[in-house]
Amino acid sequence: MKLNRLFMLAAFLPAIHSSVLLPSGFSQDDTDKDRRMRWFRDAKFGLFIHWGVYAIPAGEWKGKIYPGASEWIMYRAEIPTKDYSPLARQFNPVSFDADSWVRLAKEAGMKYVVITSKHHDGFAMYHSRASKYNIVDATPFKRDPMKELAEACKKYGLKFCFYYSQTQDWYEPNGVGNYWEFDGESPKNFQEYFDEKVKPQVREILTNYGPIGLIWFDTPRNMTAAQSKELADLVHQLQPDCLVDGRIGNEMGDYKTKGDNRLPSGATEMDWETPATMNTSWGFKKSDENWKSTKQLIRALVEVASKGGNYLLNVGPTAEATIPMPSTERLKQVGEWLRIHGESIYGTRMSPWTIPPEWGMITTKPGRVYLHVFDWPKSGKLELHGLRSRVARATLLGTRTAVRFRQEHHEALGLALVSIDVPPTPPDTNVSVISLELEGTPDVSNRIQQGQSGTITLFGIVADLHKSPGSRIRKDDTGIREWVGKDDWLSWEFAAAKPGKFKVSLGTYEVSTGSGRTRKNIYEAGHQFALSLGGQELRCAVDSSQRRVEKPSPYFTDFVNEVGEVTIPAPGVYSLQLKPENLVSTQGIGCVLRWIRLQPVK
Ligand code: H79
Repeated sequence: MKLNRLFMLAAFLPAIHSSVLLPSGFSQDDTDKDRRMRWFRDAKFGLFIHWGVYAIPAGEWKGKIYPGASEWIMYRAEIPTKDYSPLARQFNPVSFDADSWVRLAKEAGMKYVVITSKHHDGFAMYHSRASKYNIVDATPFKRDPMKELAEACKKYGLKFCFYYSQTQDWYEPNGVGNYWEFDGESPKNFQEYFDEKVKPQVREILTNYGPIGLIWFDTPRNMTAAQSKELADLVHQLQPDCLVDGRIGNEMGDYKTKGDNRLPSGATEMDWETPATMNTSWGFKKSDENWKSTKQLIRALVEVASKGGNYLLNVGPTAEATIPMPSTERLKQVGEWLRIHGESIYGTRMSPWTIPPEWGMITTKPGRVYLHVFDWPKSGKLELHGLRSRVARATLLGTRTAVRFRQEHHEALGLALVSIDVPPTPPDTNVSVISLELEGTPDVSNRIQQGQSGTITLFGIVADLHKSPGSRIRKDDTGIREWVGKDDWLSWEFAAAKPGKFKVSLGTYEVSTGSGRTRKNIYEAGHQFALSLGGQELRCAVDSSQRRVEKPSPYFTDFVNEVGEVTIPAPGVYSLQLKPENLVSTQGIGCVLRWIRLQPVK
């Protein structure tokens, strides 16, 4: 029946849109960059460790719990160095066991470990000759835990990597950030700090701990292009294969680093990584029990892999060197899932579908497409649109049972549907995976299609942008940004096979701007648009008093405005246009649009 409807579409369809996306990892790894990136592209999952003397106050200073991440306590509570630095004298994690930490990462299915060698507080967690303010010289512990971790990583076959905060240093008068003691946000002589502490310390961590997989710089702030380049060159001169993250600044990294706990809306064809917390702090914070569930973490890992990135998931050990139990439990559970489903994660590349299907996320490898089903269909049928390659076999990962499927193609019309018969209950409670065996590279049409439930989601990242000359409107990896020009408009073309009446809503979001003390999230509302679809017109308002908050995952917060109803009279291809009538921009942000959604009205 469904199929008949699909064939009816025929008459309405113009020439097919398609593209065979070739994720970068699929090209022969022939350049030196490809060779250096290879382990990172295949790894997908790493452990971030934030460990420092901030684990002693653990988010609390003089009886007050400070909001936000615990490693920021010195800044938040404006603690003078003379009061903060003595914390080192209490730091004595005698039961520190590098082996157990790395074994946990291994059990979790992680392929690399990134640990804070020095965070913004300026305290070196390794034996530094460049500054006495370090774990060997300034604590009763006197051991260099990084030596032990480097050994353990070698033993378990994980890449050992360092975090290093290169601009902020609240201990140093010439470092960035300590406005409460040293002359405001801008340091007196950053170059001097850069030459006398940063470069010597980076040299140390790349010289004394064997091969380092990558170095994770953070908050580039005032770094000039020359400084970023000098630092990247220093790293590569010492260890040519060591990767440099995106926060070295000025686009000098080997890959992009997304915002903390931020994900792109769709697959992005570049190397990238998201650092993420399990609760809401990086360093150990006693009061933070806001843990994401194992299911959320597995789904986040799947989502990151399907969008072409790596997931760097954090733990914050205590001052006694214990990884909090909620973190340990979750990591082991993620590892259990990966032992069964790792094939669909490691060594895979971003989904050839720019926008994920409504039921889950997709990854791929030569000859394979992996369907990660988050919302298991109650109908017993899972529909995949846009795959034109011939499927040889479909199996449930884990049990390896084959499942029946049907494939319908209408090449001339750009219609391709795989419908898969699935058991009534999902094989896995977190994420079930169906593997499709194909011949060669998946051939995929990225035409926007109505989802299996009938919903049509038009994401900002795939809108056709009609930009007026000189306008600032642009797409970033989550949607449309800086829509302030009244002459800019958007349109989408989509195919709908199931006509009817639809409820229309608009998803917007906020952006963070500024850095240091001026950093804040901004949301501007009050915009009005005319939405038109097949001769119907709707006036829509982005109104903050009417908005609803939706959290499709821990990593997205959408503000949703309902804007009315439209009718799709018959199967066909439609164009929807969104033109501004009034845009508000008091802070230069304007409308930040994530999506427009058409949901069938029953
Ligand atoms: O190491 C972790 C964080 O400490 C670090 N990046 C991850 C991997 C980080 N550095 N800066 N930021 C994250 C952005 C921080 C912004 C804020 Fe604030 C700190 C918001 C609240 C505290 C700045 C200071 C704005 C308000 C106070």
